[in-house]
Amino acid sequence: MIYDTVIKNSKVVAANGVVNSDIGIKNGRITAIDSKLDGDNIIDGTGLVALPGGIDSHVHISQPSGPGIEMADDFETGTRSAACGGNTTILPFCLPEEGQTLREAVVAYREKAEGNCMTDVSFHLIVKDTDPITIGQDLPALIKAGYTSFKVFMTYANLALSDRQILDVMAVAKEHNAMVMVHAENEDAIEFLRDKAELIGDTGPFHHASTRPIAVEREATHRAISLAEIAEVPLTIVHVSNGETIEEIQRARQRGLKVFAETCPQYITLTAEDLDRAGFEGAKYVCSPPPRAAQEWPKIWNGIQNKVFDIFSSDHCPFRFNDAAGKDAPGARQSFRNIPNGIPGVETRLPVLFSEGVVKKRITLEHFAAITATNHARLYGLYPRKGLIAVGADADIALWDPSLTKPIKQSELHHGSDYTPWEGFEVTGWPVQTILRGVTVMKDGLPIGEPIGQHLERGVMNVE
Ligand code: DUC
Ligand code: ZN
Ligand code: ZN
Repeated sequence: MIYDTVIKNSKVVAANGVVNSDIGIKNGRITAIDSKLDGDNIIDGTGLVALPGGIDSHVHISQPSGPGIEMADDFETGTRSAACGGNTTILPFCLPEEGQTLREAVVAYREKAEGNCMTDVSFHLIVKDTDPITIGQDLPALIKAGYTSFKVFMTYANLALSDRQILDVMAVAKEHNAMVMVHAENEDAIEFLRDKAELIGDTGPFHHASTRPIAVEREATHRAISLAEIAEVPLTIVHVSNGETIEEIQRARQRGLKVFAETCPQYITLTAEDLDRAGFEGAKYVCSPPPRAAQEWPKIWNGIQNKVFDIFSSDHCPFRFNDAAGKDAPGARQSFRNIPNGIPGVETRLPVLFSEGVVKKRITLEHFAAITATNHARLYGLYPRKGLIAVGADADIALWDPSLTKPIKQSELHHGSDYTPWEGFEVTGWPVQTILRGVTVMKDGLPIGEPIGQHLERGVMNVE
């Protein structure tokens, strides 16, 4: 057979092991993993590693962020940045604007994404209201339409649900076989600490971290797990930042509960001290949960190595730094309370993990593929179409140069933000070509071609 495209002679991180092979692509799908394949278009993969295109299942794009505040990425820049970072699918969150229903929000997000994406996309929902229409009609209808996961918050006054509300949402998940994702931080405890800090003038960016200590996350995680146990549903604890929270997850699993977990690059490479940088620079690192002390890093690595963590995502939540609609919002220099919450990272997630994990021999290539692509597809209903290199799967492939060494630089990134928290961070191993359903969308660090990304309707969880 003559394939549309053949990737010759790369080290292929395939679903059934690492092999030196060719990959044959026809009609956007992988149709052969074998030697001596022939194609119309030949890509020389000599010296390169072929990995499944990254799936970043925790991304915020064009999300309503409060009056006068604007997220730095729309679907064009967000997916361009994702593609340049070796990703082929991203899952942003769909949050209703004030007064909008969940269904209306989904329609609006689909419109914003349509025709603008350089990766495939699918949306998680954010459930912030539990009125009868949302819970009884919108949510079930949306799950049936392929929006099979949703996030609930235990923090932020305008988003946080009570325990009873969380249980009501979990009941819908149980009935319709959907996945609940939880942002686990105790809002009352944070508010208590925040009021105390402000009273004594502790108002700089660092106090975003000091008012969200580990206990706040550990307690909420324990509670979320207990609620899921009571409601009899699996759940995913997103953006886990520390060892004590890992222990809660391990204990729950030992009791036989289905608890999945996610961590992110900020929890193995940044610290709370970054929020204490001179002037207002610390605002560049304000995200929740906050980066912790460096002594938490090895605990997170242990959690990755011992498979406590199923997925490694960016939690890309970009704001511009020099911008009154971003980090420099009105009142932000007076109190950390007003600093928009989140950091950019969709383009740097994979290089940071490849360098710190694979190159430094903390994890294997197979493990890297699992936590950056395969497990995301399994958890969120995209498997086996996405997240693996196997015959029959979409030809979503990132070719990596495992020995290319260079520092991360804002000037070389493609997101809409004006900074990266990883400026100057030395990385070995970079994606040099991203292929989406057989079409090259990034080459040598630059985006290529038209935005061919599609919306993906998802099925339900597929976890062994
Ligand atoms: N939670 C996220 O998941 N992302 C950004 C901000 C937040 O609180
Ligand atoms: Zn969150
Ligand atoms: Zn997030």
